[in-house]
Amino acid sequence: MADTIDQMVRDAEAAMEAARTTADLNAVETRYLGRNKGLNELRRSIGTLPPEERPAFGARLNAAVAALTEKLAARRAELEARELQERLAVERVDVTLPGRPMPVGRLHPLTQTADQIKRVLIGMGYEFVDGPELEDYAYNFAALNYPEDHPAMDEQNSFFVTDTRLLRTQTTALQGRVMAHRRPPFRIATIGRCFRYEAVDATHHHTFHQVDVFMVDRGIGMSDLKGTLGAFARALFGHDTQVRFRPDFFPFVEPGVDYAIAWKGRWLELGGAGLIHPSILRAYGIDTEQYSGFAFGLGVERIHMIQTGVNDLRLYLENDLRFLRQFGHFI
Ligand code: FA5
Repeated sequence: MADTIDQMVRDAEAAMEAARTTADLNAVETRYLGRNKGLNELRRSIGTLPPEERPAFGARLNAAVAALTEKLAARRAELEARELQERLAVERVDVTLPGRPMPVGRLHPLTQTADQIKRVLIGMGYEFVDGPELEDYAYNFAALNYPEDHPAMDEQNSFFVTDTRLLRTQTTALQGRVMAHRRPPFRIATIGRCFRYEAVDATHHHTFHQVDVFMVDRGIGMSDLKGTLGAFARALFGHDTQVRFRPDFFPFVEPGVDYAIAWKGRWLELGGAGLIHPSILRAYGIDTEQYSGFAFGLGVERIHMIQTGVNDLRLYLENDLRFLRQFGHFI
């Protein structure tokens, strides 16, 4: 029996040496020192020995268990140290690696254009005001001198939400909202989304942006309008930009014009303008003997298209990064 103990201790020591990982070592421990296994299994055979041999056998067994337990702990410490070294080598952080690029957004090209327009107009003394995109029929059409069923409204087919409310077709709708509350003199500008129910193509969308500018003061005439629009166009398109005016009709201006800039040998139409119709000023209690004003409006997409050569306005709404990335700097 004593030989069996010695043999088992030798086997266990060999197995501990052979163990390559702490997991291997755990298996060795279970096999030789586990409950009812290995040396502990031998312990149960004590009863089969003659009584006089039992104490000596028990003592040897205990000594063997103690010795093995100690060796096991030493071997475990060795393996754990090695495993830690291996993990540190594998998981080491290489602080010399270049960082991963973080995607950074840019302002949408139309936001960049809107900011440019704002810088120009604020520099000229204009105050920016926002109007609602869901607008009253009264402000979008009636207050701007459109008689019921006037054909001019056909050019601005609308998305009506109720009988009296629609998605605004023009930022000019802000005029009535301002004149209902403000007394002249004032210089107001607004930029925002407009909506028209029309066939979408490279130059027309159901959703687009306009900038509208209007001012009322004493003695305002066409020369003020021409001077202001000229300065505005030169700030946006270059200091030698020429502006052309031609008569046009809008119910809310008299006289009315459209205006174009000379661009690469052609005239490019920009938008509409004119002197604010006296009946509108009167409707809001503004004395037309003393005050007059001008107004002009144009498309924001159009400005960006001319500046950059973009030839399809639908791109602005598509959120295609290949298009958007081409414009402007990181914010
Ligand atoms: C107007 O909307 C007038 N409110 C402009 C105005 C203001 C005249 C103040 C007089 C005084 P018009 O419908 O032409 O006018 O539109 C002006 C500009 O908005 C156009 O030149 C064009 O650049 C842009 N625009 C109009 N409809 C669309 C559309 N469906 N898609 C893209 N841009 C459009």
